[in-house]
Amino acid sequence: MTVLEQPGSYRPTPPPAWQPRTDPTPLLPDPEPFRLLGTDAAADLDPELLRRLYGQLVRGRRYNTQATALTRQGRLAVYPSSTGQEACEVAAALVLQEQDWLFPSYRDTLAAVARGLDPVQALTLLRGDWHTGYDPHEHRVAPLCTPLATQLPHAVGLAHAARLKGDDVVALAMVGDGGTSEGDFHEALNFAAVWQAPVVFLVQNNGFAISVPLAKQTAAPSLAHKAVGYGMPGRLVDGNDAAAVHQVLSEAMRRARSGGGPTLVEAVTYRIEAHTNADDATRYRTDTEVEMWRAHDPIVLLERELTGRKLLDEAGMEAERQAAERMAADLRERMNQDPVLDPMDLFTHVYAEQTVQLREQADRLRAELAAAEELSPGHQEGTQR
Ligand SMILES: Cc1ncc(C[n+]2csc(CCOP(=O)(O)OP(=O)(O)O)c2C)c(N)n1
Ligand SMILES: [Mg+2]
Repeated sequence: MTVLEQPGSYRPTPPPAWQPRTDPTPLLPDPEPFRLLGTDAAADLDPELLRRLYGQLVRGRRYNTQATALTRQGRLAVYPSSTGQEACEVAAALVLQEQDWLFPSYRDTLAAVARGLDPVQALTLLRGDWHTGYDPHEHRVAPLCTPLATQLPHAVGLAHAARLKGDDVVALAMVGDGGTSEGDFHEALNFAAVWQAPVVFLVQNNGFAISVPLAKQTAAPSLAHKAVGYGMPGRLVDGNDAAAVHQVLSEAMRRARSGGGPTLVEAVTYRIEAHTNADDATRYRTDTEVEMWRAHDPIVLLERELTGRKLLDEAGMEAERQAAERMAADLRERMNQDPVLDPMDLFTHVYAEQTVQLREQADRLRAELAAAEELSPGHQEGTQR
């Protein structure tokens, strides 16, 4: 006889009446994306901040076009362009304090560069040269993450650990709209809210996950609404309005830093280019749609605000464009140099102790390289990609 079958031995207590532990209302995002540029509130914005954002946007756009050109010249294996999304990239970098951490996805090279990373080093992974390619600790930028959303639990772990140690560190983690369907996204948000970890999640909703439009990705009212289910506030912001993204992220960072817990920010933006240079976007979206978004370009929006308020003139814009050209010329020149790479490095730093399988593969590669060297001596000098 089981315990449940023994009369009187098992008396389930009735469950307590269910009641919400927090009022969800303050957690809910606004129905419309928050905007600043072109509104009355923009008059209160700091002109210096607006000029700084503008300079970074112009440089960021130029970085994107240069990196895309490098893929066509065979100098870069792949580039997921953030053209059209520069406001999110730049604002994410600028809201961080020195000691904070950025957790970017593969599309966020620009945020890493705006954070201070060397533009060439930031492209190492996308060039196919090396794992990561930079020291994550130097600028507190985690590796550009290709497996969707896996950077989010890492960010939560780092932020939680910092809090336990009493360090003043906030982690800002970036992810795409498609990434919000991954298990890692849900696990990260849940842990972050339960632990009240000092972390800010920035979802760049650029309309697509490769060819999958948002409507096929989720039935939620907005991605920002997902925050409420975990018990953190969700904010919805116009992702092409650099001032608005900067303000919303700054508020979320402040909240996290002061022990107020995590925030999920959805920035509504658009991926102007194809997913990467390996994708043909005309197969799943119309030119009309792209043109509509070009009219809402982040640089145009900010330029309009700055020139309208006489905070920037043609000479000022030209100076920014020239600075961007210099950066692009330097990037082009350095990316055109052939790096000397040792293919055997492929096996270094994967495990502290090499596995049997990796040892076998390393031996095979070593033999192949030796055979190739015998056939054509000196062939492996210089570029080996
Ligand atoms: C775990 C995992 N599954 C699938 C992929 C393949 N993949 C690469 S990018 C991508 C779409 C991601 O879209 P989104 O999150 O919206 O980011 P976006 O590319 O638009 O910035 C997919 C499915 C991957 N990289 N990782
Ligand atoms: Mg997307």
